[in-house]
Amino acid sequence: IQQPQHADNRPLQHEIADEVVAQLAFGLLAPQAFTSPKYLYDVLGSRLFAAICELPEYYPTRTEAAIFERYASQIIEALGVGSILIDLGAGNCTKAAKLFPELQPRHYVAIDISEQFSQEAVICLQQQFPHIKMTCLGIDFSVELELPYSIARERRQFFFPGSSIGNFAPLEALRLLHRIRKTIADDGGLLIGVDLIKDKAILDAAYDDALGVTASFNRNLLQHLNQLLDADFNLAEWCHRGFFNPQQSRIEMHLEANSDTIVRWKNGGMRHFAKGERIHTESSYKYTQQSFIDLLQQAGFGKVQSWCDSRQWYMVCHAQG
Ligand code: AVJ
Repeated sequence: IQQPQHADNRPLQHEIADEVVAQLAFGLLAPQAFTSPKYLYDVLGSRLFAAICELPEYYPTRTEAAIFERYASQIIEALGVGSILIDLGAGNCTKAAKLFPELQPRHYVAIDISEQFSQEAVICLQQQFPHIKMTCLGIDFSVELELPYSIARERRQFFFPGSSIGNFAPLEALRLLHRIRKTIADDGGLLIGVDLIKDKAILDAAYDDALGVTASFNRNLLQHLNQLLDADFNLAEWCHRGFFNPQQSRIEMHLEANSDTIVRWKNGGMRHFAKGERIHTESSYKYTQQSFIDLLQQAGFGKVQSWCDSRQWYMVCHAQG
C-alpha cells in the first residue's frame, strides 16, 4: 500500500501563515468586510459541511448523487475506465469513492485545502481499494494548479462535483476552468457539477436551514479566524445570513454583528463593527444550463455532454479536452 504523498515544492509553514494573516486582515479591513470561503473548511467546518449535505433543504448533494446514479454508465463511458482521477476539493472523498468500483481509476489524486481532513479519508479508502494508487495533496487550487511530476499527464480526468465552481465569480471560474484545460492533454476531461438558477424560496432555504447547521457552519468561521489570526471574535455577537441575490445570480452568506463590537487580532490588527454590519463570507453562483456550457466552451473545452434531474435544479457536465 502506497502512503499518500505531499507535493514536494511547498512553501515553508511560516510563509503560509504570514500570507494568510495578511490576506485575512486585508479582507476584514475592507469597507465591506469579506473573507475567502476557503476559511470555512477547518476540520470542524468540513464536518459541518458534510452535515449540511444531509439536510432536507440542501438539495444539491442529493440531486447530484441521483444524476450520477441514473446516468452512471454514460458518465463512466465519458471518463473512461483506468484513467487518472483528480478530485478537486475532495473533502471526505465519498463522491469519488462511489465511482471507483465501475471506473477503476489507475491513480486517484485527492486535492483539498483541508489536507488533514482529506488525508484521513484517503488512508481509509486505500484500505478498501488497495489496487488503486492514491495521492493526497494539500493545495489551494484557487491559487495554482501545479501537479507533481509523479502524476502522469495522460488520461487525466478532473472531478469537480458539488457545485463548488459556484464559489468562484464567473470570471474567476473561467480562469480556473481554463487552467484545468491547460493541465490535461486532449485525451483528458472534466466532470463537473453545477447548481442551476431556480425559485428564490428554495435557494434561500437551502442556505438558511431550519436546524441551523448552515448557521453553525458559517459562525464556525469565526472560531477558525480566532485560531488563525489570534483574533477575539465573540461568537455570541454574530449571526448568520444566507440568501439568494437574483441580480448577481448568487447565494450570499454573511456574518452580521448583533451589536457594536470591536475585534482585535495579531500584530495590532483591529476593527470596529457597527450593529448590523456584515462580513461577506461566501458567494455561491448559480447558472442556467446554457450559460455554464458556454463558459466551458469559452475555457477551451471541445465537446460537452450534460445531464440534469427532472426538475432541472442541477446539472452534471463532462467536458472533453
Ligand atoms: C461547497 C461551495 C458547493 O455553495 O452550496 C453550502 C458551500 N455553503 N452551504 C455551496 C455551502 C453553505 C457549497 N459549496
